[in-house]
Amino acid sequence: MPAMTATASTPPAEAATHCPYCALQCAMTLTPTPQGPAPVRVEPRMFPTNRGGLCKKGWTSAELLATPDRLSTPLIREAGELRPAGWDEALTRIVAQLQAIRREDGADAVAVFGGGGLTNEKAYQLGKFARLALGTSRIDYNGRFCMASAAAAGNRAFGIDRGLPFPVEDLDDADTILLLGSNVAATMPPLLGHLAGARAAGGLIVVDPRRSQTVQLTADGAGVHLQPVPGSDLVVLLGLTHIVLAEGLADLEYLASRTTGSDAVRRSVAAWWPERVQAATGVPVAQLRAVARRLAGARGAYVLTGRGVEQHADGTDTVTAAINLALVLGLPGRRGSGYGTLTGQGNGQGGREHGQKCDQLPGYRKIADPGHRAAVAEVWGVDPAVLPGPGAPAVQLLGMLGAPGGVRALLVHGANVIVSGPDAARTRAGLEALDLLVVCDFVLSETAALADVVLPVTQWAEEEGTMTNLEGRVIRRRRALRAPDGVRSELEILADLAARLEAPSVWPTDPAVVFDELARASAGGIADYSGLSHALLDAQLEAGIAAHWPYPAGSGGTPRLFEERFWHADGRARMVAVRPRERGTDDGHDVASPESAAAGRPAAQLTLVTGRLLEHYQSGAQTRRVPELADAQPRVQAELHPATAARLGIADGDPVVLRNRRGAVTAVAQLAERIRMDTVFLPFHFPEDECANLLTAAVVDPISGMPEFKRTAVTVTAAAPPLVTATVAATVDAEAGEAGESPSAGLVSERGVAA
Ligand SMILES: Nc1nc2c(c(=O)[nH]1)N[C@H]1C(S)=C(S)[C@@H](COP(=O)(O)OP(=O)(O)OC[C@H]3O[C@@H](n4cnc5c(=O)[nH]c(N)nc54)[C@H](O)[C@@H]3O)O[C@H]1N2
Ligand SMILES: Nc1nc2c(c(=O)[nH]1)N[C@H]1C(S)=C(S)[C@@H](COP(=O)(O)OP(=O)(O)OC[C@H]3O[C@@H](n4cnc5c(=O)[nH]c(N)nc54)[C@H](O)[C@@H]3O)O[C@H]1N2
Ligand code: SF4
Ligand SMILES: [Mo]
Repeated sequence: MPAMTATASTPPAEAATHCPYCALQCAMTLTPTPQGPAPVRVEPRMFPTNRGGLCKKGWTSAELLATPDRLSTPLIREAGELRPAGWDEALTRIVAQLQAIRREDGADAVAVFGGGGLTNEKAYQLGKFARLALGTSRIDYNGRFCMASAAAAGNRAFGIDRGLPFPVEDLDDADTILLLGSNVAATMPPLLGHLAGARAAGGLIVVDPRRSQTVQLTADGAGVHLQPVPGSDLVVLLGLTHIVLAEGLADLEYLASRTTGSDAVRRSVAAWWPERVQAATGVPVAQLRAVARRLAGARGAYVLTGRGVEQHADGTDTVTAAINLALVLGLPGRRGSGYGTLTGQGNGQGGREHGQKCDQLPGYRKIADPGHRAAVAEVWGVDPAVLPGPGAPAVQLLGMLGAPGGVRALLVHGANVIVSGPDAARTRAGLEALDLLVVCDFVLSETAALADVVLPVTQWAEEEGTMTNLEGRVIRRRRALRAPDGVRSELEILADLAARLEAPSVWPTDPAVVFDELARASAGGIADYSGLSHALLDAQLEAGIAAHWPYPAGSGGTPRLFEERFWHADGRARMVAVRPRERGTDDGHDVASPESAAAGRPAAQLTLVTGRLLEHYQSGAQTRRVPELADAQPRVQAELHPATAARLGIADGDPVVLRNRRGAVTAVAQLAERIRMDTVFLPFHFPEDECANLLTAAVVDPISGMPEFKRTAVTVTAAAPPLVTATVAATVDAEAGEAGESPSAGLVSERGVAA
């Protein structure tokens, strides 16, 4: 198929493309159905990741294309209200304000927030736009909420960050898989097919404080569930590594020939004997020993991590501990074994390679490295001196909004930060303090609703491009439909803005041409795409060949990364000794350990864990607009253990309020024995007073900048029915709490104690 811009020319009769949502990038064929309920029919296609399967979200994905509230014209805020406007008026207003702000406060007063759902072409162009057209260092993206800790740990240990360093089908033959903090049964259902071998062999080991849907797959001898205190995975991993070394199960020859640093790791785990680990994590000694022996005795074993262990203030160190365990077992690089992290967003992998990260240039290059700057500047046709230096990671960036010397204008592409960022009240205050908020989206997300200018963009089925899936495999997104009148592709918007801002370099709008430039800019970098093009990817697809990066010109790609060597100069993996850190009590992060429970914390205080439901995607901006999904999960439910609920006087279906000093969330209690008694679970897919991130803190991992989404102290109380009253009360309390005092705080704990 000839290359074309998103909005031009006639689409084909059917398009072989991939799902718009998660990183599994299930393959689907779209056929236009002018008379149907959705404008295209979705049919799953055979592909190694999904093997002809789709989850509910994939099946219903086409419905959003024709959602009644699809944006089809720019919107401009006037007298407090958003009103329709023409493109020229909208872009003129944006450019005038950007120029004024830059003149007054410098280029860094303008910031950009990107997304891991953007195609490689858009992510690349956005990074280039920030550095060349805006001249700002301040660009970061929502992948900081997602893959940052795993990426930092992977780079530190292996010298490269590719989520799965092997094709996903390699998992099929493993008899043992240690899955830490991932609920794939809800978050990537077709991936379960690849875990079937381990299940059949009785070797699926899931580490999760909840009995999640994935944990339930370990029942009846199919595997093991380790149920640690939330946030104690680092200690579990130190304990497992201790046992492997102490029982003589380590692969010493591998450690000697393929790693550095194993002595320091050996010393650092020496003090984590099994009984001590049991006391700190709640995981029984017998289980720890059985798991360590099972991993060591496996024919093929994998260690995989997900957000449950990564979204913590010590996420990088926890992933490092998981990698260390894999290394002492000699797994990475051994055919049929390995370590990997399960990337989340559709282009969560490619989105973290091409320059949306604050310290990064295309090809996973470093913006602070003079050689890397020179290489990219040459492709862009500019003097390296014009490239700004490193900016600030997402949570810090959101903290600069509206602050003195901070950010006055923000451009958002592919994120709904008011729902998905930690400490939503802080994010809201920042967004409201901006002089200019510009949001590109295809629906009026909660963040777009706060914008000064909203620009309507194309959706997945209306555009050409590439995505890089969780295996580092570059795949084609293909256009099946003409975009509605009035909608533009982000490449067109960036090109128009760049021209108006008189930016240097060229700003093509054809995705195939942008990809060619990306390929050149990545040449010689770690994430090297220089041998790829849209045409080659299309031909490979026809031929059934996979394009895993690095893919230098003439190479044929790299499905398995570590068989020969790791990516550090000496070819070895670096083992880094990590240990649990002391945590402050400021945000009550240390509330849920067996010790603190015994020490008598307030009866109503629980650890909030947040995560996902099968039916909704991320901030819910997309899936809450799909009737079948919204009907299945219309509002937020708080998962509570029945014994905890009984103690707090809460019955199934009761309205409850979760509260801490940052805010309050109103939810419906859902009693389930699958959760620990000291823990409450909320999905983060809902907005306003149902938004889980009203409670989470803007506390980050010091290495990765990843926020601590998975461990927050809250009190849980029954809200006085009916729900309407409770909602109002919660809002009042939240406001009072922000002022430093919560009038009902006493009442809350009294009720908790009394119940
Ligand atoms: N349906 C659906 N699928 C999705 C998404 C979605 O929003 N909805 N989003 C996509 C994206 S971007 C991502 S990143 C992935 C995320 O995919 P997952 O990582 O599977 O998702 P989560 O639900 O965030 O977290 C997984 C599990 O971690 C557990 N957990 C919480 N705290 C801890 C802890 O301290 N230790 C351990 N061991 N486990 C803990 C939770 O109980 C939960 O069951 O999903 C992708 N797929
Ligand atoms: N409490 C808590 N919070 C979390 C998490 C958690 O587990 N717990 N998980 C975190 C994780 S892992 C992630 S990945 C983040 C994700 O959180 P968000 O950044 O909020 O992700 P989405 O809801 O996917 O938001 C994407 C927005 O961009 C729009 N969009 C989609 N494609 C495009 C495009 O091509 N261009 C443009 N301009 N817009 C587009 C969508 O309509 C939507 O409004 O949330 C994080 N927040
Ligand atoms: S598992 Fe992910 S990629 Fe596959 S259909 Fe579901 S949301 Fe889409
Ligand atoms: Mo994510």
